[in-house]
Amino acid sequence: MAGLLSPSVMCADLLHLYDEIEKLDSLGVEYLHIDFMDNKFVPNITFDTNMVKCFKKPMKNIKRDIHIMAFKPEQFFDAMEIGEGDMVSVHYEACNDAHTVLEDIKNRGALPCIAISPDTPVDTVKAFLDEVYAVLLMTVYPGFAGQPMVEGSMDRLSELRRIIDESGKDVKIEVDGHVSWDHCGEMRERGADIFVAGSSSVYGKDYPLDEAVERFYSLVE
Ligand code: S6P
Ligand code: MG
Repeated sequence: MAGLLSPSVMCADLLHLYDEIEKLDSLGVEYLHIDFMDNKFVPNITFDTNMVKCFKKPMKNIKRDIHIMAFKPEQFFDAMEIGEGDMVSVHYEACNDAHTVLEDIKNRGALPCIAISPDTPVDTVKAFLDEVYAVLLMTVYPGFAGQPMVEGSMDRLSELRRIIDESGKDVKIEVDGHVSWDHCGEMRERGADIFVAGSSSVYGKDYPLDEAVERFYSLVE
């Protein structure tokens, strides 16, 4: 299967989000990456739960890829109207009991994913491979767009691919953080399936959005 694209909406033109989402949808982009932050687990705030819910309005085929960088993420699920078609990532480091939280996501009809920050050992995910659709591997410290990739992230990606393949489970890898024009091809080769594209690629100033999306797909075939 070809690589899937999930442009990060916090890097989009925030004053024209409705049009922006419609455009990505019409281009056949699979996911819209929505970063939700609580200013506690990470020192920043992006969109509130109501906004996360509102992103559904312009969507026809594109799906929400909700990346929750917050303690006790389950407290926000109702307000976000998490359900069928959503992909939802919660951080291992932010949950009291990630197994229960992943089950909650699944019971709502959404695809549960476990996210790990750069300092969390990759083999932590072994305990979740029966329960998740994907592992979200952070290749920057969560909280901000526009950061350089954390050193060692490419090796972590290869290790994660090996762990998943050896388990025999069909679990995807989503990479998030400086998934740049220069990095995305190598990430694909090392086993990434879903690519969060932000200021270092699709939302850079190099190409108009439709050209940028086409270029990205050509690099992660
Ligand atoms: C960071 C967030 C990410 C960023 C993405 C931006 O906390 O989870 O999803 O939006 O990394 O992309 P870039 O290319 O600016 O790193
Ligand atoms: Mg993210």
